[in-house]
Amino acid sequence: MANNPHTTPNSGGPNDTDVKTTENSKSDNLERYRSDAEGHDLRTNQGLRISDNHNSLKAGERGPTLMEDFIFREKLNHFDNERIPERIVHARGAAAHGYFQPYKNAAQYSKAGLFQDPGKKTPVFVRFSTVQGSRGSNDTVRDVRGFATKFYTDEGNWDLVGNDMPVFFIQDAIKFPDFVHAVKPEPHNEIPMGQSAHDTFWDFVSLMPESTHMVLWTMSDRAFPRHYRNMEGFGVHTFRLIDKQGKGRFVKFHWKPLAGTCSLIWDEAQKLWGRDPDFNRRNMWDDIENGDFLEYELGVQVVEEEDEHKFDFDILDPTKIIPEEQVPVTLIGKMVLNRNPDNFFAETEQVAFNPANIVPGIDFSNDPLLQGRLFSYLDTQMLRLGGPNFHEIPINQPVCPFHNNQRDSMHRQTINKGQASYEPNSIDGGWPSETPAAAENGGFESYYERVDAHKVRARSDSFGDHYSQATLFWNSQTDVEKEHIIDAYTFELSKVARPWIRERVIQEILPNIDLELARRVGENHGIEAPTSKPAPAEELGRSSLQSSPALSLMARLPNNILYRKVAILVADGVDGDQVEAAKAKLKAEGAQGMVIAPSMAPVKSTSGKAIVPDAMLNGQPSVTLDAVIVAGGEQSVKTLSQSGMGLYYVQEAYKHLKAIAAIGEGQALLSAAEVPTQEDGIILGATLDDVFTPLTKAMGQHRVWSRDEKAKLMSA
Ligand code: HDE
Repeated sequence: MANNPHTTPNSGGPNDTDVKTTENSKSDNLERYRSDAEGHDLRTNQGLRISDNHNSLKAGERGPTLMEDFIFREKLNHFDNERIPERIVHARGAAAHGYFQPYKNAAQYSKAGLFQDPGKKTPVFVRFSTVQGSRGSNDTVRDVRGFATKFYTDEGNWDLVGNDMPVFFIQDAIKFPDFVHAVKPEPHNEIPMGQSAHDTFWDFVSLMPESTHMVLWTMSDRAFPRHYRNMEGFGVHTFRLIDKQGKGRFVKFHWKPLAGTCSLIWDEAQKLWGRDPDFNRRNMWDDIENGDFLEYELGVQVVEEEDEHKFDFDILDPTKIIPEEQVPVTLIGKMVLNRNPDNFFAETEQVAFNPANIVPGIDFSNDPLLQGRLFSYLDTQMLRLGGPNFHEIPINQPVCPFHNNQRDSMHRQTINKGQASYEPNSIDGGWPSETPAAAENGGFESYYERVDAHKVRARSDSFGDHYSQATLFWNSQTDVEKEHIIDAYTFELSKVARPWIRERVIQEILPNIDLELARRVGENHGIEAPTSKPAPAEELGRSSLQSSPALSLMARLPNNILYRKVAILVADGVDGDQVEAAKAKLKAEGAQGMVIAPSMAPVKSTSGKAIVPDAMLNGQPSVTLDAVIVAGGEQSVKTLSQSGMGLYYVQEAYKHLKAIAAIGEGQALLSAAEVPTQEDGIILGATLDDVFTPLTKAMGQHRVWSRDEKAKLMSA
């Protein structure tokens, strides 16, 4: 540093010192790349006006196409090259723009500019993804969800590239290719797509006890969130926050969804693969278009350096959480996602996240998984985005200025002026020049950590506990959640052809989490589980905490019906006033009522007024909505009761533990469908007012959990 005569201590370059991003900075920055064809002629990429876009140039009307047709060749040539490699993992995703705003100054933890001023909104771009499936796979598969956030700060881009689960399958990045090869569709036949229920996945994880904790999370209902707005997010690794004095503290990052945490039911998730494979991305898109934005609070668990070793696990081990009961989550700000991208490919597909993108005030820890990630992202993006200039792609550009002496390569856009592309130089005035590290808004300085050790290929003994936090997670689930986990292991192993793999899971892995879990899954497979834990004591660990309520999905129930979608079932002869009133009442509570009829033809109501349906029964099946109201009106209910789709609608809603309200004659549809009527969550009443409050109360619990066991009797 600093043998450059043009570097002024304690200041950046004169043009860089006054960077002040606003919520709109990224959108403004994208504006110059947006292209709107309205009012424009069709032209080639060279600007030539095209007179005929329907016919190629031929030797006679019925003759061969001529090589000379450069307009045809340009068009086909571009089309032939439209695809780029998809991401090796997290290929399927959907993204949105928004902003982050701190609640108050957080300088006591971090000097990062985006945490200082509660009035400041930093633009963000967030991409949610599934991990295993390819780009065209389904949204609601059993999988981890990526939760990657790019903060376009005054000091450069900070990428918090997290997941919706707080731990990971492996402890060392050198195992990542093995893990991904095992979980992806099998190499000989590319089956199954986007699922873990197959031999290679279970073979690998049952031979890698460190994966047990994360596998248990993926066997829980967290593996298929109802909506991206209902997912938690986690940075997973322990990172560092650095304050102005240069003091470092360990930190775990959390996103807490303001709409609460809710998931689908496995049967529902599977049905959605066919009914609406775009379920999560569609809901996010539609909600943002409707002004129902997604909101999350950013939380930090801060651990002082001197407390690094006070836990009964290693905080550098990415298969461990820091239980919230041991270190509470402090909420430091809020993120709102409020704008859909203009173009999927240009933004969502070309965005490149990298955990190595940090800003002053944030730093890494020695978590060996994080250390490996610091290499992998840039490396893969070179291939995926065609060389080292992908930072110039509009969505990836920082909103602050960036100048350096990197030059050339494929698709270079920047026209660098000047003669000197080296530093120090005295030809171009010494610019661009370094910024001293200690300066206000200063140059980046790595955390001053002493490292003095032997080179070893080894794993710390402190990473040896593979089971205690899996047991903690299991103990922290409600009875219903536990049943769903048992069902999940049972289902997944039923798809494993090799008996020895099933046996290994049931006899060597599951009992170390919980003997009853192993016994129940074993029973479903006709495999006897051991009656004591087979793993050595050091692998079983010694967690001092028996249960952590924060680990249950029920810890963050919504208790309101905001953004929920409710089917209002109608046919000719429905009580039209009731339908309109139901829609209005739902809207007033922030929910959406959708009028659903046997077909899209307007429905004649009792008052003679026509009601235009929002959707039809098989176009918007119950799996796509949160609750059902069967509207009154004798003829309407009779028609629905005589329709297979009408009966199936309420049966399926019942099976998936949804609240169902039937008004007046509506009850007859439930009886015809053999849906029990004297039960919690089945709300009957003569008027809309009778059913509305109990309905919203039941929906506020997301599902009617007490029905879980009985619902298995429903054949839908
Ligand atoms: Fe990733 N991961 N990962 N990962 N990851 C990628 O980067 C990798 C890990 C995560 O929406 C890839 O550009 C390694 C943990 C998300 O674009 C790749 C290891 C967590 C996304 C890669 C991990 C993540 C990725 C594929 C083990 C949660 C999607 C394409 C050491 C904290 C980001 C790409 C987006 C994507 C490597 C483990 C999150 C191959 C080597 C742990 C959300 O570079």
